[in-house]
Amino acid sequence: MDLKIALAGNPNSGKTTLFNALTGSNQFVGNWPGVTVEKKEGKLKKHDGVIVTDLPGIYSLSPYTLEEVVARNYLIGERPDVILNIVDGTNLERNLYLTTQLTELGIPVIMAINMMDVVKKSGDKINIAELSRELGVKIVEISALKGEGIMEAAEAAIDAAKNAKTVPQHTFSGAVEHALAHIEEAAVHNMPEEQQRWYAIKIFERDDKVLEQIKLNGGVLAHIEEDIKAAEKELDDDAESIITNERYVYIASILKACYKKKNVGKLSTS
Ligand code: BGO
Repeated sequence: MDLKIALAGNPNSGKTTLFNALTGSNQFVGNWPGVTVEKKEGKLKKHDGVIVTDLPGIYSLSPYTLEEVVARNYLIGERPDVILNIVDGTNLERNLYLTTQLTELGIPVIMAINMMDVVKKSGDKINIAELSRELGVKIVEISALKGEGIMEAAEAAIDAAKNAKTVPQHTFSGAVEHALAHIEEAAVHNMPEEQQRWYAIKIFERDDKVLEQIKLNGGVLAHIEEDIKAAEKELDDDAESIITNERYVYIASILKACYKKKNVGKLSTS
């Protein structure tokens, strides 16, 4: 059976450039089931039996845009062997928001930090080893435009598909984790273990599409709702905003440790 690499990233992260460089002319273009969003797949160059699927460019795995729904239906329904998460290295803060969600799916994730030619020119410094450790994913630096690092990224993905597990390193605040633990126990304990956390977070967020899919009985729903309300009361916000905000706080803390902008902190001479 073919090994499936799903290419996931924000719009403008260089996904098309990378997809074309990895697959060349071995591409098949169609539509995602039931929608007019273009689906591109291709065979990885110089490797037999490896298919790269280009997911729509997205900022999040929330259920609000057609692109997000298509991408997440594929990820949770088809479960590719590995996700190659392409990230714009000049825009890490925004791009890592999606990464924090991809690492929760229970699918191995490899990160390709793109636009490294621009990052290097700017003099900004990314501490790749530390970022990799914080996120729990292997990172390969690439320039899709120049074709640098791209096969290394694809090969790291193949390797991860065969050998690696991605375990999310981030934990939410105590009140949220308390609710998530109850949700896992009450609602998703029959699912494969690696999938439970993503579903629990979505249930906490009261994600309509997930609630429709897993059809919990009234008693379980009422029990879970109590836990969600308790967290909302403690943190004085709605569940979905709590999750979003805590992701951004986490990303900011990681970047503080792993990203140094040139010139920041120096006194201006002008
Ligand atoms: C234009 N380095 C640099 N410097 N640029 C890159 C790299 C890289 O490693 N990778 C991609 N780009 P997409 P999505 C453009 O189209 O692949 C550039 O949305 C322009 N176009 O060339 O399309 C890439 O599929 C005019 O830039 O991204 C593209 O994820 C002027 O990033 C852009 C300048 O790449 C987005 C750039 C008419």
